[in-house]
Amino acid sequence: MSPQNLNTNCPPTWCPGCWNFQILAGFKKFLETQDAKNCAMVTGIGCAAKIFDYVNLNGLNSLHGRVLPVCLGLKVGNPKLNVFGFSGDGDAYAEGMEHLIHAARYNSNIKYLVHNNQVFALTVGQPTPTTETGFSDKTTPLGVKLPPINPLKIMLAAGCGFVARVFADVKQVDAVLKEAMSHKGFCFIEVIQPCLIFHPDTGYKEKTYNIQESGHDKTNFTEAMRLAEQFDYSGIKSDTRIPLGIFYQKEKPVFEEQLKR
Ligand SMILES: Cc1ncc(C[n+]2csc(CCOP(=O)(O)OP(=O)(O)O)c2C)c(N)n1
Repeated sequence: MSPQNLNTNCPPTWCPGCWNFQILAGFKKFLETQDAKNCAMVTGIGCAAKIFDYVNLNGLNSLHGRVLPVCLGLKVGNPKLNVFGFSGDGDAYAEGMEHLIHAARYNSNIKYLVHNNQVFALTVGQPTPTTETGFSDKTTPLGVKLPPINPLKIMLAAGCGFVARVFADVKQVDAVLKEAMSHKGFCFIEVIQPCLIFHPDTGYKEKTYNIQESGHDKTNFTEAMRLAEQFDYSGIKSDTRIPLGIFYQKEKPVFEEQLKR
């Protein structure tokens, strides 16, 4: 499929300059290397989920937090289909958290991207489970009292066989999807993405570094946990470093391959 054919006639309603455009472009760039007729996408609800309208692929724009059970249904129905799920951090870590943990356990061959802008952006910036302590908005005027969760540590602990994090950058999204395609099993990919309006960039990209370039062995679980702990989502301090890359990779039995046909 040519890049042209991946376009739809829906004009994007994301804010001008939104980092979601990078993720969209990265996904399209990756799809140019695939047989797009054999690919399907599933989204939840939110700004991130609008990506569904801008890519000419089959799939389902599902309910808030329900991306992963829909992906699983597609894989069980047609195991040969390449299934890509897209969620915001609210979608994945609040409404959808129970599905996320079980997706790691089922290990269906699904590629799942979480656009983590650390807020519920579409509904105008309420805190999510990865919002930093102290963040305030109209719904939480006294500031968030709870500490953020660390989804990478949760995914590692849940047995996920492919745990990665990238920044919302065309090349990084394209590259990690190519790596994920060569992995058989559930792939969790967090995409760090400031929100221009409700969680603006406070120097995120500058704080990132690539763990593969630093010599990380992605088969080393203990080291993956240590690296996942390095960024705790509690905001940008001068000494914050945000590790990016493939934290952990290990092939495990794939759910749909174990079903009798
Ligand atoms: C079950 C349910 N709860 C709440 C909503 C309202 N809602 C729609 S979009 C949204 C925020 C989405 O935030 P996130 O998933 O972080 O994605 P973002 O908009 O930040 O990309 C919410 C709470 C809904 N549609 N369905």
